[in-house]
Amino acid sequence: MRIIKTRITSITLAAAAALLSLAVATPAHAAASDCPSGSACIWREAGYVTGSSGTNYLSFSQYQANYVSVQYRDKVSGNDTADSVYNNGNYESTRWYEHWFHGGTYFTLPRKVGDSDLNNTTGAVASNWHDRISSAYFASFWP
Ligand SMILES: [Ca+2]
Ligand SMILES: [Ca+2]
Repeated sequence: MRIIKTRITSITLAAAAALLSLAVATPAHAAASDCPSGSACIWREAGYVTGSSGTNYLSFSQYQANYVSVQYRDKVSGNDTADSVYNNGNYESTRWYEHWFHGGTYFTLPRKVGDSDLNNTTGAVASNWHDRISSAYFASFWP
């Protein structure tokens, strides 16, 4: 019995150590993949981060008609603040609009495509969209 107990304890310790290293490693691995599968996400800074956190994103699975209505963890509005975007949807393209309720100009991203820096004209979004996004929709909800 004593041997079995010792083994269980060492396995538990190993699992706890593995979890701990995962938790510590997470901030260093901020990436578009922080966006949940089936959703599309924005981050306030380039490189898929908000205040250096990859998990401080704003996501939607159907549409976000007005980014004024959502805030990052530090209470900053999602409207006109995004500098990186990722469509982690599994089926549909997304459109990202300049104004609320699909107003103004827009750009389109296929599924599993993002742009890590909207404040330039390279990458998937070929024009400068620094701090301009105000609404976004998966294809089923396009006007
Ligand atoms: Ca920004
Ligand atoms: Ca805007």
